[in-house]
Amino acid sequence: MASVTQSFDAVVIGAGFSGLHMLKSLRDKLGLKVRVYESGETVGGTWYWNRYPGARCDSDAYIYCFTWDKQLLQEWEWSERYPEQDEILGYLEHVAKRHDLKRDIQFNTSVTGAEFDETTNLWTVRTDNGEEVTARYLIAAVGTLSATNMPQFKGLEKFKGKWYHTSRFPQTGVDFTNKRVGMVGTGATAVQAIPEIAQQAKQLTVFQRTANYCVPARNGKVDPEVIKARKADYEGIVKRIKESFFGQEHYFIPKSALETTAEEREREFDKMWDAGGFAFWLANYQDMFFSQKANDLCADYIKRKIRQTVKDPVIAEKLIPKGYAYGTKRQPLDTNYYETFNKENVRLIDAKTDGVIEEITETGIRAGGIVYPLDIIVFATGFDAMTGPLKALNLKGRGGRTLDQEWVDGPRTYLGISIAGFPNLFTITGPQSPSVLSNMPVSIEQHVEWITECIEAMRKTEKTTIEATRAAQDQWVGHVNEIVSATLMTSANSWYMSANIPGKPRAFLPYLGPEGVGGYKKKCDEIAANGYEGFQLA
Ligand code: NA7
Repeated sequence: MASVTQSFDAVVIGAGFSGLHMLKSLRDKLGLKVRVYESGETVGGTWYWNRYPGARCDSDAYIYCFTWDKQLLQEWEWSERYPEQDEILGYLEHVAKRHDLKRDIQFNTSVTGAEFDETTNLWTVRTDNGEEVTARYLIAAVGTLSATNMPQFKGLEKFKGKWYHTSRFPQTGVDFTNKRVGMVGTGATAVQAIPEIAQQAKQLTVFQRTANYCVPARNGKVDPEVIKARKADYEGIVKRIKESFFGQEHYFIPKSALETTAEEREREFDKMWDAGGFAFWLANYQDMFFSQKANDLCADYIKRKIRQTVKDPVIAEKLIPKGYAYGTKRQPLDTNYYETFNKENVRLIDAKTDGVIEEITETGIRAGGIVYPLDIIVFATGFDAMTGPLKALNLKGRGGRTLDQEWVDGPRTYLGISIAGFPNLFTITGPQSPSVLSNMPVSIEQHVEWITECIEAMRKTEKTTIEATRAAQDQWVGHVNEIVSATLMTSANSWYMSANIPGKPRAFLPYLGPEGVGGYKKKCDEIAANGYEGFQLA
């Protein structure tokens, strides 16, 4: 066993948006001695790993950034509405440099385990290079979509070509020129990658298990006058997004879709469709997530658009989503996605009509009894969302209890930030917080600020440990599940519902609070103001 080499006030795991802000806050605001461990070779997290063609953010860039650096908000110029991966990575590199963050980050280092010591009230943290350190506070800034889901396809090891998962794409890129490429998956990632790969590849074969409802991104340059106006109004923008439902400047139409005339509805749908981005998803009629009838009206509009865009009616029919409500799976944003299926070099193999993937052979993929010959396979099969990255840390709380033991029926947290039995552990945008159902930087900042204030309060009052009580946690889990059960979200086999990973207990992973991100923040702040209600401090 390695001996403890160093001790820190706080260890932060991950150097993406969350880890960078957490480090800045604990080190420069509170003056703590902090060590960040990051498995990548530089900062960026999601934006370091996901380098597949077409990778870009789906939230408007003017709000997909840190709002705590007021000067940078004014100085930074994004090149388009949804910048590409390398531009966002460049932004995070710039932030790291500007605030001298890298000196406290150890790169190329993964945390392999951490144990809470009940006698010293410290966490012992182990890394894959044999290091062992202690820390009073342990902060998981590991991201929500960072544990790759690579399904165990029979025969993959026999494949003679090359294969890649989108979240672990080679730094040097992949040349698809003159290649027969297979794409497995049609989620938000594949919807970004398919049109790009189709432009290069000799032939692209897309293997679809579930058709998705895609809406246009409408990426492009932003009007300089709009940029100027936004910069002048950043204070207002930041306030609005922090108080909003989804951490975005999107607001539901305060009406039922069923109360309007067909003409008025069509006008509203057209407006959202033309605006692009998440408007159709997050600024639709307020009963879209609750009423199947209202939802059907939204879904029908998208189905009509698919039929209008895809020329071959047989392919269009395969691309029409069936069997689940619109908006209950993560909204993919499309740039020429449906148009791509009009191209001669693109074909669609649909699990329901053409047959499921049976195995991978030496030469390609066999689905529905037919082998499709391929030179390269790209797996856009997603992630073990939210709980996966936390479980991978091999945490041991009081009594040596693990998350596998605690989370047999799905995650159990208090506010998505704390777990009973794991003192002084904080999970940024953890399960059962708004997290992935919001614009991530907004939720990240809210958690980082809350954690910082919590640690500051503990130091002022000379407390050594804080942990959620079982009772408060049970109540929170009940609340999260009660709220979501009133919506259509539970009907879909989505990763939100943990349904994408075989054997993962079916549970809703984020929190869809009645007042969204703004209401959740208010609740967290009230809890703090009331002396950390639901927590035990010692
Ligand atoms: P997603 O949204 O989980 O999509 C994964 C896709 O891969 C989806 O179409 C899946 O079909 C498909 N899939 C997964 N496992 C299999 C197997 N075993 N066989 C065939 N097809 C499979 O991941 P993304 O990377 O696209 O997006 C993740 C998030 O990243 C996204 O939501 C944004 O927040 C950013 P399914 O729909 O499960 O039937």
